[in-house]
Amino acid sequence: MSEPTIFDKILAKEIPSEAVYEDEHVYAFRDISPQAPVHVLVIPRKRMQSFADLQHADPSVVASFMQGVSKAAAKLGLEEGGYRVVFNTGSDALQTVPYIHAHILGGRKLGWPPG
Ligand code: DGP
Repeated sequence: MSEPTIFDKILAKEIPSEAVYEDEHVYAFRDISPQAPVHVLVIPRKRMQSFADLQHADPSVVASFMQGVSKAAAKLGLEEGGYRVVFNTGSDALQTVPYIHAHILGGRKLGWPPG
């Protein structure tokens, strides 16, 4: 795979981040540029480039990633009020970091549709 992304460096602790949840499959940390009162990114420990790669992944990897997103949201206390999970995928969706990541957004009423 290509050179390490910023999220590889965050996972390796070469760049600091504020962890909110982690397990053997995922790492969840606060977004540096929050778009809602709660804005967290969840990445799998095994790198893939984008959501588009999930179709080729081992289903157990996909399941543990998705479960990690749900667990992170629960740990953040978002279950009662609700939250949004976003996967920006590719250039039209403005994906800027080529390491698959789920955005968890919550803590306020969110608009729809997104821009
Ligand atoms: P996306 O556009 O979906 O690729 O979102 C990438 C997100 O990553 C964006 O919301 C800002 C966040 N981000 C970029 N660099 C850093 C960083 O160094 N630390 C943290 N915590 N978040 C970052």
